[in-house]
Amino acid sequence: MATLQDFAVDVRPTWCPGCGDYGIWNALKRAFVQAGFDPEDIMMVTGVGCGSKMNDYMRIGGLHTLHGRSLAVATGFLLANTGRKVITVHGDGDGYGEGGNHFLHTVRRNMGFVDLVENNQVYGLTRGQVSPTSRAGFRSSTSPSGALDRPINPLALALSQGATFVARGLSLDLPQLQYLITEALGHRGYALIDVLQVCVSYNRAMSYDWYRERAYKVEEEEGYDSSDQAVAMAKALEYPGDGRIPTGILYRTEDVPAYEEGIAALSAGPLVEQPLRTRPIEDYEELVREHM
Ligand SMILES: Cc1ncc(C[n+]2csc(CCOP(=O)(O)OP(=O)(O)O)c2C)c(N)n1
Ligand SMILES: [Mg+2]
Repeated sequence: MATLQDFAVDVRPTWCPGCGDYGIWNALKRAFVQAGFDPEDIMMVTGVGCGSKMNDYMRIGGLHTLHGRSLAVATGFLLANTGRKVITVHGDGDGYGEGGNHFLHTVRRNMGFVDLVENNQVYGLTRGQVSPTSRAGFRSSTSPSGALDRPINPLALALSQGATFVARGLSLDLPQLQYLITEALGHRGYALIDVLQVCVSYNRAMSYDWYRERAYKVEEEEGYDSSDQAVAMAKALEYPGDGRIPTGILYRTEDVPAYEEGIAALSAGPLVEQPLRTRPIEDYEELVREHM
Protein backbone atom coordinates (compact mmCIF):
# COMPACT_ATOMS: atom_id res chain seq x y z
CA MET A 1 0.00 0.00 0.00
CA ALA A 2 1.50 3.32 -1.13
CA THR A 3 1.94 6.22 1.30
CA LEU A 4 1.94 9.98 0.71
CA GLN A 5 5.74 9.88 0.67
CA ASP A 6 5.68 7.57 -2.36
CA PHE A 7 4.03 10.36 -4.38
CA ALA A 8 6.56 13.02 -3.33
CA VAL A 9 9.21 14.45 -5.65
CA ASP A 10 12.14 16.73 -4.99
CA VAL A 11 10.72 19.61 -7.05
CA ARG A 12 9.20 22.69 -5.43
CA PRO A 13 6.10 24.24 -7.02
CA THR A 14 6.49 27.68 -8.58
CA TRP A 15 2.96 28.73 -7.55
CA CYS A 16 2.51 31.99 -5.65
CA PRO A 17 2.42 31.73 -1.84
CA GLY A 18 -1.25 31.27 -0.91
CA CYS A 19 -2.27 29.82 -4.30
CA GLY A 20 -5.23 27.43 -4.20
CA ASP A 21 -3.23 24.93 -6.23
CA TYR A 22 -1.38 23.87 -3.04
CA GLY A 23 -4.64 22.61 -1.53
CA ILE A 24 -5.54 20.76 -4.74
CA TRP A 25 -2.02 19.26 -4.87
CA ASN A 26 -2.39 17.88 -1.35
CA ALA A 27 -5.93 16.63 -1.88
CA LEU A 28 -4.90 14.76 -5.05
CA LYS A 29 -2.04 12.90 -3.37
CA ARG A 30 -4.17 12.02 -0.35
CA ALA A 31 -6.98 10.76 -2.58
CA PHE A 32 -4.57 8.55 -4.56
CA VAL A 33 -3.41 6.99 -1.30
CA GLN A 34 -6.95 6.66 0.07
CA ALA A 35 -8.18 5.03 -3.15
CA GLY A 36 -5.32 2.53 -2.95
CA PHE A 37 -3.33 3.54 -6.03
CA ASP A 38 0.43 3.23 -6.47
CA PRO A 39 2.28 6.02 -8.31
CA GLU A 40 2.69 3.87 -11.44
CA ASP A 41 -1.09 3.24 -11.63
CA ILE A 42 -1.81 6.91 -12.36
CA MET A 43 -1.54 8.84 -15.63
CA MET A 44 -2.14 12.55 -15.10
CA VAL A 45 -2.71 14.52 -18.30
CA THR A 46 -2.42 18.30 -18.06
CA GLY A 47 -2.71 21.25 -20.43
CA VAL A 48 -0.97 24.62 -20.09
CA GLY A 49 -1.36 27.02 -17.18
CA CYS A 50 -0.35 27.39 -13.52
CA GLY A 51 -2.50 24.47 -12.42
CA SER A 52 -1.40 22.35 -15.38
CA LYS A 53 2.06 22.11 -13.80
CA MET A 54 0.53 19.67 -11.31
CA ASN A 55 2.08 16.52 -12.75
CA ASP A 56 5.59 18.00 -12.40
CA TYR A 57 5.11 18.04 -8.64
CA MET A 58 4.27 14.43 -7.86
CA ARG A 59 5.66 11.00 -8.68
CA ILE A 60 3.10 9.57 -11.13
CA GLY A 61 2.87 9.08 -14.89
CA GLY A 62 2.47 12.49 -16.53
CA LEU A 63 1.69 13.95 -19.93
CA HIS A 64 1.96 17.71 -20.31
CA THR A 65 0.05 18.53 -23.49
CA LEU A 66 -0.94 21.62 -25.50
CA HIS A 67 -3.24 24.34 -24.18
CA GLY A 68 -6.82 23.02 -24.19
CA ARG A 69 -5.93 19.56 -25.46
CA SER A 70 -5.65 17.46 -22.32
CA LEU A 71 -9.05 15.77 -22.75
CA ALA A 72 -8.24 14.70 -26.31
CA VAL A 73 -4.85 13.31 -25.30
CA ALA A 74 -6.35 11.60 -22.24
CA THR A 75 -8.96 9.98 -24.49
CA GLY A 76 -6.25 8.54 -26.73
CA PHE A 77 -4.16 7.42 -23.80
CA LEU A 78 -7.09 5.73 -22.07
CA LEU A 79 -8.20 3.84 -25.19
CA ALA A 80 -4.68 2.47 -25.63
CA ASN A 81 -4.10 1.77 -21.96
CA THR A 82 -7.26 0.99 -20.02
CA GLY A 83 -5.10 -0.54 -17.30
CA ARG A 84 -4.09 2.88 -15.96
CA LYS A 85 -6.18 5.32 -13.94
CA VAL A 86 -6.36 8.48 -16.03
CA ILE A 87 -6.99 11.93 -14.60
CA THR A 88 -6.84 15.28 -16.36
CA VAL A 89 -5.89 18.35 -14.33
CA HIS A 90 -6.08 21.80 -15.90
CA GLY A 91 -7.33 25.37 -15.52
CA ASP A 92 -10.65 26.96 -16.43
CA GLY A 93 -9.17 28.64 -19.49
CA ASP A 94 -7.66 25.38 -20.62
CA GLY A 95 -10.74 23.27 -19.89
CA TYR A 96 -13.67 25.49 -20.80
CA GLY A 97 -12.10 28.00 -23.22
CA GLU A 98 -9.39 26.59 -25.48
CA GLY A 99 -10.61 23.06 -24.69
CA GLY A 100 -14.34 23.82 -24.62
CA ASN A 101 -15.10 21.73 -27.68
CA HIS A 102 -13.32 18.68 -26.24
CA PHE A 103 -15.22 19.20 -22.98
CA LEU A 104 -18.63 18.75 -24.63
CA HIS A 105 -17.64 15.62 -26.51
CA THR A 106 -15.84 14.02 -23.58
CA VAL A 107 -18.96 14.48 -21.46
CA ARG A 108 -21.39 13.03 -23.99
CA ARG A 109 -19.10 10.03 -24.64
CA ASN A 110 -18.77 9.35 -20.91
CA MET A 111 -15.03 8.72 -21.23
CA GLY A 112 -13.83 6.82 -18.19
CA PHE A 113 -11.53 9.34 -16.58
CA VAL A 114 -11.55 12.00 -13.91
CA ASP A 115 -11.45 15.64 -15.06
CA LEU A 116 -10.36 18.07 -12.36
CA VAL A 117 -10.66 21.71 -13.42
CA GLU A 118 -8.84 24.31 -11.30
CA ASN A 119 -11.36 27.07 -11.76
CA ASN A 120 -9.76 30.29 -10.50
CA GLN A 121 -11.92 32.25 -12.97
CA VAL A 122 -8.93 33.90 -14.56
CA TYR A 123 -5.99 33.17 -16.87
CA GLY A 124 -3.35 32.87 -14.16
CA LEU A 125 -0.14 31.87 -15.91
CA THR A 126 -0.38 34.65 -18.49
CA ARG A 127 -0.95 37.12 -15.67
CA GLY A 128 -4.61 37.85 -15.25
CA GLN A 129 -6.68 38.02 -18.43
CA VAL A 130 -10.42 37.38 -18.47
CA SER A 131 -11.30 33.65 -18.74
CA PRO A 132 -14.51 31.84 -19.80
CA THR A 133 -15.59 31.59 -16.16
CA SER A 134 -14.68 35.17 -15.13
CA ARG A 135 -17.69 36.98 -13.73
CA ALA A 136 -19.36 39.69 -15.86
CA GLY A 137 -17.77 43.02 -15.06
CA PHE A 138 -14.41 41.43 -14.11
CA ARG A 139 -11.67 43.99 -14.69
CA SER A 140 -8.48 42.63 -16.20
CA SER A 141 -5.78 43.61 -18.69
CA THR A 142 -8.03 42.35 -21.51
CA SER A 143 -11.24 43.78 -20.03
CA PRO A 144 -10.21 47.14 -18.54
CA SER A 145 -13.80 48.39 -18.42
CA GLY A 146 -15.09 45.08 -17.06
CA ALA A 147 -15.89 41.85 -18.94
CA LEU A 148 -18.98 42.04 -21.14
CA ASP A 149 -19.35 38.27 -21.52
CA ARG A 150 -21.42 36.32 -19.07
CA PRO A 151 -19.52 33.41 -17.50
CA ILE A 152 -19.95 29.85 -18.68
CA ASN A 153 -21.68 27.48 -16.25
CA PRO A 154 -19.61 24.29 -16.52
CA LEU A 155 -21.72 22.14 -14.20
CA ALA A 156 -24.98 22.98 -15.97
CA LEU A 157 -23.30 22.46 -19.33
CA ALA A 158 -22.01 19.03 -18.28
CA LEU A 159 -25.42 18.00 -16.92
CA SER A 160 -27.13 19.12 -20.12
CA GLN A 161 -24.87 16.77 -22.11
CA GLY A 162 -25.65 13.77 -19.93
CA ALA A 163 -22.72 13.90 -17.51
CA THR A 164 -22.70 10.97 -15.07
CA PHE A 165 -20.68 12.51 -12.21
CA VAL A 166 -20.75 16.25 -11.54
CA ALA A 167 -19.10 17.72 -8.47
CA ARG A 168 -17.82 21.02 -7.16
CA GLY A 169 -15.01 21.45 -4.67
CA LEU A 170 -13.17 24.35 -3.10
CA SER A 171 -9.39 24.61 -3.02
CA LEU A 172 -9.68 25.77 0.59
CA ASP A 173 -11.61 22.71 1.81
CA LEU A 174 -9.07 19.92 1.68
CA PRO A 175 -11.08 17.13 3.40
CA GLN A 176 -14.08 17.65 1.10
CA LEU A 177 -11.84 17.83 -1.97
CA GLN A 178 -10.04 14.62 -0.99
CA TYR A 179 -13.44 12.96 -0.62
CA LEU A 180 -14.64 14.21 -4.03
CA ILE A 181 -11.49 13.04 -5.81
CA THR A 182 -11.61 9.63 -4.10
CA GLU A 183 -15.24 9.16 -5.16
CA ALA A 184 -14.49 10.35 -8.70
CA LEU A 185 -11.58 7.89 -8.99
CA GLY A 186 -14.06 5.07 -8.33
CA HIS A 187 -16.63 6.33 -10.85
CA ARG A 188 -17.46 4.24 -13.90
CA GLY A 189 -17.41 6.99 -16.55
CA TYR A 190 -16.46 10.64 -16.92
CA ALA A 191 -16.24 12.45 -13.57
CA LEU A 192 -16.09 16.26 -13.57
CA ILE A 193 -14.80 18.01 -10.46
CA ASP A 194 -14.92 21.78 -10.90
CA VAL A 195 -12.73 23.18 -8.13
CA LEU A 196 -13.24 26.83 -7.28
CA GLN A 197 -9.69 27.92 -6.67
CA VAL A 198 -8.36 31.01 -5.00
CA CYS A 199 -5.95 33.09 -7.13
CA VAL A 200 -4.24 35.47 -4.73
CA SER A 201 -2.49 37.40 -7.52
CA TYR A 202 -5.02 38.00 -10.29
CA ASN A 203 -8.46 37.42 -8.78
CA ARG A 204 -8.15 38.95 -5.34
CA ALA A 205 -11.83 39.82 -4.93
CA MET A 206 -12.65 36.10 -4.72
CA SER A 207 -10.66 35.58 -1.56
CA TYR A 208 -10.71 32.73 0.96
CA ASP A 209 -13.33 34.66 2.96
CA TRP A 210 -15.39 35.43 -0.14
CA TYR A 211 -15.80 31.69 -0.75
CA ARG A 212 -16.32 30.82 2.93
CA GLU A 213 -19.22 33.26 3.14
CA ARG A 214 -21.03 31.75 0.16
CA ALA A 215 -20.22 28.05 -0.06
CA TYR A 216 -22.34 25.28 1.39
CA LYS A 217 -22.37 21.49 1.05
CA VAL A 218 -25.28 19.76 -0.69
CA GLU A 219 -24.69 16.61 1.38
CA GLU A 220 -25.58 18.61 4.49
CA GLU A 221 -28.97 19.55 3.04
CA GLU A 222 -31.66 17.28 4.37
CA GLY A 223 -32.89 14.82 1.77
CA TYR A 224 -30.59 15.99 -1.04
CA ASP A 225 -30.88 13.38 -3.80
CA SER A 226 -27.75 13.26 -5.97
CA SER A 227 -29.39 10.78 -8.34
CA ASP A 228 -31.97 13.35 -9.47
CA GLN A 229 -30.78 15.17 -12.59
CA ALA A 230 -33.39 17.94 -12.37
CA VAL A 231 -32.48 18.69 -8.75
CA ALA A 232 -28.79 18.74 -9.70
CA MET A 233 -29.48 21.13 -12.60
CA ALA A 234 -31.29 23.53 -10.28
CA LYS A 235 -28.28 23.42 -7.93
CA ALA A 236 -25.85 23.92 -10.81
CA LEU A 237 -27.72 27.03 -11.92
CA GLU A 238 -27.20 28.68 -8.50
CA TYR A 239 -23.55 29.49 -9.35
CA PRO A 240 -22.40 31.58 -11.12
CA GLY A 241 -25.17 33.74 -9.73
CA ASP A 242 -25.79 36.28 -7.05
CA GLY A 243 -26.01 34.10 -4.02
CA ARG A 244 -24.72 30.89 -2.57
CA ILE A 245 -22.32 28.32 -3.99
CA PRO A 246 -23.36 24.66 -3.78
CA THR A 247 -20.44 22.23 -3.34
CA GLY A 248 -20.18 18.45 -3.16
CA ILE A 249 -21.45 15.73 -5.50
CA LEU A 250 -24.38 17.40 -7.25
CA TYR A 251 -25.13 14.43 -9.49
CA ARG A 252 -23.99 10.85 -9.88
CA THR A 253 -25.20 7.76 -11.69
CA GLU A 254 -23.34 4.48 -12.18
CA ASP A 255 -25.93 3.19 -14.66
CA VAL A 256 -24.30 4.47 -17.86
CA PRO A 257 -21.41 2.45 -19.33
CA ALA A 258 -18.14 4.26 -19.93
CA TYR A 259 -17.25 4.74 -23.62
CA GLU A 260 -14.38 2.26 -23.52
CA GLU A 261 -16.66 -0.50 -22.17
CA GLY A 262 -18.31 -0.61 -25.59
CA ILE A 263 -15.11 -1.29 -27.57
CA ALA A 264 -14.95 -4.98 -28.51
CA ALA A 265 -11.17 -5.00 -29.08
CA LEU A 266 -10.61 -4.04 -25.45
CA SER A 267 -12.33 -7.13 -24.07
CA ALA A 268 -9.00 -8.95 -24.56
CA GLY A 269 -7.31 -6.44 -22.23
CA PRO A 270 -5.56 -3.09 -22.68
CA LEU A 271 -4.32 -2.57 -26.25
CA VAL A 272 -0.77 -1.94 -25.07
CA GLU A 273 -0.69 -5.42 -23.53
CA GLN A 274 -2.10 -7.22 -26.58
CA PRO A 275 0.35 -8.88 -29.01
CA LEU A 276 1.29 -6.70 -31.95
CA ARG A 277 -0.21 -8.30 -35.06
CA THR A 278 2.04 -7.57 -38.00
CA ARG A 279 1.15 -8.57 -41.54
CA PRO A 280 3.53 -9.87 -44.21
CA ILE A 281 5.14 -7.28 -46.49
CA GLU A 282 3.29 -8.73 -49.52
CA ASP A 283 -0.01 -7.56 -47.97
CA TYR A 284 1.34 -4.05 -47.77
CA GLU A 285 2.60 -4.11 -51.35
CA GLU A 286 -0.78 -5.38 -52.49
CA LEU A 287 -2.48 -2.48 -50.66
CA VAL A 288 -0.17 0.05 -52.31
CA ARG A 289 -0.89 -1.41 -55.78
CA GLU A 290 -4.63 -1.28 -55.08
CA HIS A 291 -4.69 2.31 -53.95
CA MET A 292 -1.94 4.11 -55.86
C1 LIG B 1 -3.11 27.72 -28.05
C2 LIG B 1 -2.60 28.59 -26.95
N1 LIG B 1 -3.21 29.77 -26.68
C3 LIG B 1 -2.78 30.56 -25.69
C4 LIG B 1 -1.69 30.18 -24.95
C5 LIG B 1 -1.19 31.09 -23.85
N2 LIG B 1 -1.62 30.64 -22.55
C6 LIG B 1 -0.82 29.87 -21.78
S1 LIG B 1 -1.50 29.53 -20.29
C7 LIG B 1 -2.89 30.43 -20.69
C8 LIG B 1 -4.02 30.61 -19.72
C9 LIG B 1 -4.10 29.58 -18.66
O1 LIG B 1 -5.25 29.81 -17.89
P1 LIG B 1 -5.97 28.62 -17.18
O2 LIG B 1 -6.15 27.47 -18.10
O3 LIG B 1 -7.19 29.16 -16.52
O4 LIG B 1 -4.89 28.15 -16.09
P2 LIG B 1 -4.30 28.93 -14.81
O5 LIG B 1 -2.97 29.52 -15.25
O6 LIG B 1 -5.28 29.97 -14.41
O7 LIG B 1 -4.12 27.84 -13.79
C10 LIG B 1 -2.82 30.96 -21.97
C11 LIG B 1 -3.85 31.80 -22.58
C12 LIG B 1 -1.07 28.95 -25.24
N3 LIG B 1 -0.04 28.48 -24.52
N4 LIG B 1 -1.53 28.18 -26.24
MG1 LIG C 1 -7.43 29.83 -14.56
